[in-house]
Amino acid sequence: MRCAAEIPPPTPIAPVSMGCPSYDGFDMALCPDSIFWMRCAVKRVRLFATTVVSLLATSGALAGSTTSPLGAKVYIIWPSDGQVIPDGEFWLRMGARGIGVCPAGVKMANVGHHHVIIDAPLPPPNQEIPNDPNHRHFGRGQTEARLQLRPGRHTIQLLMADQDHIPHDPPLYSKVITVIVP
Ligand SMILES: [Cu+2]
Repeated sequence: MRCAAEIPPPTPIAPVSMGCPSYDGFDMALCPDSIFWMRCAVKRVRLFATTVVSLLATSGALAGSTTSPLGAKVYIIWPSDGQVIPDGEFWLRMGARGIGVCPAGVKMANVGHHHVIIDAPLPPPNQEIPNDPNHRHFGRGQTEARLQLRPGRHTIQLLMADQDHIPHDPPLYSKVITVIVP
């Protein structure tokens, strides 16, 4: 099973300092304490507000917060569009480029797991992908899976999601293909 970030994780963001050594070039040594503390208080309030906003933006409560690596792609290797599948049973082969494939629950940067959407549109991008016959999860990190479809025309599309089954931002999905079971 492959489980590797193909892209090194981004440099961690430096923690926000709540200290007040200076204020935008303001030379505190030359000024009365009252002015320094007033300006320092303003800076602390600003830092606090910025920290709260960034924590809200990255909290799990706000979905779709896992960033997809720039240039990453998800695609169906097999079957091809328009493929006729005589008995309706086949191996779906799932491709990913620029992003690693890991089991669900693995917290690493630049990884995800595959989902196949059968005869359905893309689900909302900022919510957990449903788990039903139209939305199949490959949470063990599979890159191929045996599928069985009833006679008829079927659409198939891949959608990658993060460790919590929520699509990345921006979402990574394949083209829709149609397969025909006679
Ligand atoms: Cu999933």
